[in-house]
Amino acid sequence: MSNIPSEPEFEQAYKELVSTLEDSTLFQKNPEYRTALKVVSIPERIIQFRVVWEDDAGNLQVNRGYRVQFNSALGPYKGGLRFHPSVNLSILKFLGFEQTFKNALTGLNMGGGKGGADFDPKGKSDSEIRKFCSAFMERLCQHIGADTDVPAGDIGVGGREVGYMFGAYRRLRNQWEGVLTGKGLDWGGSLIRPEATGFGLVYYVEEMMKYAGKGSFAGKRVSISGSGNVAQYAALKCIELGATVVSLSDSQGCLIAEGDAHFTPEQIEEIATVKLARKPLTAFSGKSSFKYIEGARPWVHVGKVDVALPCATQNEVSKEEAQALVDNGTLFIAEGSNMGCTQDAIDVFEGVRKTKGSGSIWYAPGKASNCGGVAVSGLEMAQNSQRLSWTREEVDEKLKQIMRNAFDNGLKTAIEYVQSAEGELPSLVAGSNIAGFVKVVCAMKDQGDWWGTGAPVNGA
Ligand code: NDP
Ligand code: 8G0
Repeated sequence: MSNIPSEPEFEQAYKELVSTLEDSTLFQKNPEYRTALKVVSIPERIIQFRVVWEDDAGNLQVNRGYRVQFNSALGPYKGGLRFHPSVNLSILKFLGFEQTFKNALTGLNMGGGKGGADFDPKGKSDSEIRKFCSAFMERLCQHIGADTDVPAGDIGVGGREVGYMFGAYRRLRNQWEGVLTGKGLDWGGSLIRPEATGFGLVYYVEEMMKYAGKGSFAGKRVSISGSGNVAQYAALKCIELGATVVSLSDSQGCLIAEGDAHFTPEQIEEIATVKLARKPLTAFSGKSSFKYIEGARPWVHVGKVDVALPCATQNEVSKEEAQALVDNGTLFIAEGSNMGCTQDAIDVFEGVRKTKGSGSIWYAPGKASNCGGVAVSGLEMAQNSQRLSWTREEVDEKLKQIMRNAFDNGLKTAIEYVQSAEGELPSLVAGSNIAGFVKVVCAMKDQGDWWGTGAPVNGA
């Protein structure tokens, strides 16, 4: 990789995957998978484009737009669009890479992709958002389609932006099709899609709790970071299941409940309104019942919690913060965000898991624990193709089943490929990485994307 510019986030995601494959028996059993790794780690295609638009003052504005079409062996490229000033190719490549294996874990026919722009939606008027979304789609529309590449929202892109982009696509292509997910309910959206990532995350952790013999969410204290789509619905589901949510955060700071204080569903709803207006958490009227710590993340401030759910952005749990969670007796950590934990933080959690047996912390990587969002996007695609809509209950039940399967798959794969000590909980990070990788590279081999000698693939 020496002749290409450094891509820190992508290299981190790549090394994280490879280290778990190397620590397992996978390459001994299937040496030709090393060839597959070389192929699968390069995106099939990357589209980069200029987005020119006019702000409310009549000034020309220009941004960089991207779509990383990482892998299409299992289905059309699928993954969100991120609008954030930090967006660059390294971040979108890491997200597209993770998306490829995550989508495989859903069991649905979706390839992996990710896109976005370095556009900052904060402080923009509705008209500026609309103009930017139209200008962005004007450039992207020729590269996507219901059977080619199906984007969705992500950080900075919610229902409103998906609407503006869907309309732009429809007008430009003269085609009404399921080209984006996260659409409005009256024009092709799926029930439960807004809730899916947060709800799915909590369903996944319920499976962890059951397997570890640690009961249910009832009575547990939960620390959540972020206050956007994923954090809000994770919090609401935790509360519904009888848990107490004691933190939320945003890019400016965190709110921590002290004593018996905790977030109520009404407060989460108000926070949703604050965030829809792209205001900081300090604009939340209930703020005075909590401790607000400017510029901080919750983990070292939240005290004793049973569950920690990072739901904001990548690398939002450091080694020191991971250690603080361990020292405070946290039992479960599951990522709502993509690559929420640094490699050092994962090493802390995995180290404790290996040495302390079943009483220890158990870590779930985002590519398994947050796959509910993209899974329901897959269900939205299926409903669009059939021109029908499933009920809330039907989608929720399918989501639960998909999360159960993702958990079981990671668990069983870890037991099959990773040697573990007596009483040790299986590594969900290794199991999920191996399960996702094997599914994608087997499909690629069947389709002639790579070839080679060695032990037979597909057990043939
Ligand atoms: P939103 O834009 O709705 O919310 C993002 C939240 O994270 C906000 O509270 C935001 O704060 C905070 N945040 C964003 N960037 C940073 C940063 N650099 N530092 C600190 N805080 C930050 O996004 P989502 O809730 O949709 O996404 C959250 C995470 O979940 C992302 O990693 C995303 O990729 C992942 N994810 C999302 C899925 C989905 O369906 N939406 C599916 C699977 C994963 P502020 O309001 O101040 O900007
Ligand atoms: O629905 C999607 O394709 C989507 C949107 C936002 C994030 C993700 C993800 O899995 O990270 C998927």
